[in-house]
Amino acid sequence: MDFVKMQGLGNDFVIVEANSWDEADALQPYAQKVCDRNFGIGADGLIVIGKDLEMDVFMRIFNSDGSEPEMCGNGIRCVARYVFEHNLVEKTSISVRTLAGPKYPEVKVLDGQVVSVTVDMGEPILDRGLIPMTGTGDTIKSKASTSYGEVELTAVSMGNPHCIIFVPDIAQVPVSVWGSELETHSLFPAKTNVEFVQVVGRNEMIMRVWERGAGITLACGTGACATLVAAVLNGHTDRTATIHLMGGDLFIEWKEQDNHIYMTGPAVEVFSGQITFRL
Ligand code: ZDP
Repeated sequence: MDFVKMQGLGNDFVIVEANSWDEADALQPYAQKVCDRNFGIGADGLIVIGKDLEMDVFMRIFNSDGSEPEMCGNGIRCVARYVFEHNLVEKTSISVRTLAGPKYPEVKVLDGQVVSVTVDMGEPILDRGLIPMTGTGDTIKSKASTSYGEVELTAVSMGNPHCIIFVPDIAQVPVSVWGSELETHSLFPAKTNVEFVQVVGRNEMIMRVWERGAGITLACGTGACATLVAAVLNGHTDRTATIHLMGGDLFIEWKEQDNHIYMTGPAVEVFSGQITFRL
C-alpha cells in the first residue's frame, strides 16, 4: 500500500487510503506492526482515510497498540493537510467524519504553502458517565487514590477521555509511572489519556501527556483541548491559551458563543513510500 508519514508536533502517523469506512476494519490488525519503530515504519498511530458519502472524507485512527480511539487532534490536522495537498478535496474548509462525530478543520494557506490547520473540535463533554468515568457528581477536582497517594484530577472528554492533573512543577512528574497507573485506573472503564499540566500564566501552560494505548508521546491535540477546558473550569486560565508540548506549541480557544474548542497547530509531511502489510 502507498503510505504517507506525517507528524503534528512530533505526534506521528502513518496515513493510508481506503475506499470506505468499513474497509478500514481490515487494516486495524496491522496497526501495531506498522507503528512499531523497529519492526515497522514507526508511528504513534495508523490513520485510514478516504472519501465519505456524507462528509468530504472519513478518518479512522488506530493507536500503536492496535486499539481504536474516537478522535485524534494532531492526526486530524495531518489529515486535513493530506487531503488538501493530495487533491481529495479542492477547498480549505473540510468536513471529516470521525468516530467522535463530524469535525471541521480549516487549512491556512500562505503563498501556496499550508502553514497551519485550525480545527473546530466541537463541544467538550463534561457529563461524568459519558467521559466515561465511574461514580457520580462533577468531574472537576475529583479525587483518585493511587499507589503514590491521593491525586486531584479533572476529567474531560473531547470524544476521547482525558484526565488532567495540575502540578506545580512539570519537571518533577514521573510521567510514565503516574500516567500508566491512571490510564488503567478503575475510575476510567474505557481507560484514559493522562495530561500533567503546569500553569504558567492566564494564557499559557506546559503539558506532558501519557496517551491511552500509546504511552508517552511528544504531543496530544485532543489532550491540549481538554486541558484548556479543565484549566478554565478550575479558574487557572482564560479561554485562550498557548500550550507548550514536548513537540512544540498549540494554540487553543474555547469560544463562548458556540461552546466549541478551536485548535490551531502545524501538520507536516515527512516522507512517503510503500509498505506490504504483514502481521
Ligand atoms: O484516546 C486515545 O486513545 C489517544 N491515544 C488517541 C490519540 C490522540 C492524539 N494524541 C491527539 O492528538 O489527540 C493523537
